[in-house]
Amino acid sequence: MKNILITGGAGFIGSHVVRRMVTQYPDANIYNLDALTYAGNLENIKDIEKATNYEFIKADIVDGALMEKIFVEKDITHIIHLAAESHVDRSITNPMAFVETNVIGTGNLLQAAKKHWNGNYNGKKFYHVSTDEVYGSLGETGFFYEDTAYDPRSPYSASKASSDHLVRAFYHTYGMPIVISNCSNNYGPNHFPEKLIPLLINNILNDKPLPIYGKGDNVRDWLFVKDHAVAIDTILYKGKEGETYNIGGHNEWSNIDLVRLLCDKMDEKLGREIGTAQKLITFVKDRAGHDMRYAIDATKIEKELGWTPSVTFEEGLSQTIDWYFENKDWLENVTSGDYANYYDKMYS
Ligand code: NAD
Ligand code: TDX
Repeated sequence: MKNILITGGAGFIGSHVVRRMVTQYPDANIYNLDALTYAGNLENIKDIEKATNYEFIKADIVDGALMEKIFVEKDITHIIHLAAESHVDRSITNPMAFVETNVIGTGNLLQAAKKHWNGNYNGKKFYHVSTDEVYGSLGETGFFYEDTAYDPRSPYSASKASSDHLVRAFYHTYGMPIVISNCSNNYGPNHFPEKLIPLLINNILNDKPLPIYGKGDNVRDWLFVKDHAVAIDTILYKGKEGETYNIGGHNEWSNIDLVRLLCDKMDEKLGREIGTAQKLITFVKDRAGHDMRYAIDATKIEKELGWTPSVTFEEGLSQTIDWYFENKDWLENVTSGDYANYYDKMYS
């Protein structure tokens, strides 16, 4: 029997991973551990909360003693670690929250696993979910490979890079069976509207300005979140111990081109004149230390594990917009309260 601990399962990507694992592996016990910060929302996984192989645990990974207790009580055999502070802009205003959760929290989980497994690593796996931002910023050409040197430039990416280093150190020093993946920008249902795509969808629906940092020429490589969840499932079971896998969508867009595409798709779906939403585009002050371009070379996971993205960007974006149209209550709930304060501070 596998006892799989998923951290951060009430967040954007984590909720898709939890759903995937609960439905795909009825014989495994899936424990979803989440502190329910502003980014965590149990509504994201309401559909599977009554599944017999699922349990939610509200806990903070910064509490090391509690992590050790949970590893023992649930006899955890596998961990998929996604819990993190994840928004670059918030890391610029409050870097220490990122050090605490992303660095200390990851250290606590490694320690808890090491102590509980006690050198018996047979049938165990510590899977750490990370980001392409650890590799730094690309110019107009080139890609991030698994052996690209780390060069993080924001407090967020530096904290993720630190956690990746810690995880690798536990492999080399203690023989811990670890695996790491570094993924490009995700998009899709349940994405919190502080990140570019859901923020734009929300603002278009509310006829608010669409804030584009700098000239909008920064480039991101977008992957549909459900494809990331499948990649994570694949790596958990087929990934080789000690290895890193890059995950990406072969789908590079400059921010301004992406915004224009999204605006036109929204106009089309709202049945109004194309060009209406684009009138809301507003160029604002650039993000401090704004990385210019991310682009993943995902050849390794494709060749070695047989994973490729399943949906095109057109399909994924269309499904995403439809989800936000059909889940206006979700959007209203997450944008009431603290979100309004955050938005005012960030953009006014
Ligand atoms: P998210 O912010 O939507 O969700 C994070 C979740 O972690 C939330 O449910 C939150 O409540 C929980 N959490 C935060 N601090 C915690 C703590 N101290 N203890 C327990 N739970 C805590 O993030 P996301 O976008 O779903 O990202 C998930 C993971 O994937 C992160 O590790 C992130 O670095 C990585 N990642 C994200 C992207 C992306 O595009 N969003 C891309 C590559 C990698
Ligand atoms: O209002 C905005 N205006 C704008 O121009 C926001 C929120 C963003 N942007 C730009 C900044 C980036 O170039 O859009 C691009 C995407 O921004 P985010 O959605 O904040 O994502 P990014 O900073 O690229 O980081 C994301 O991808 C990697 C996730 O938030 C990370 O968790 C992940 O690791």
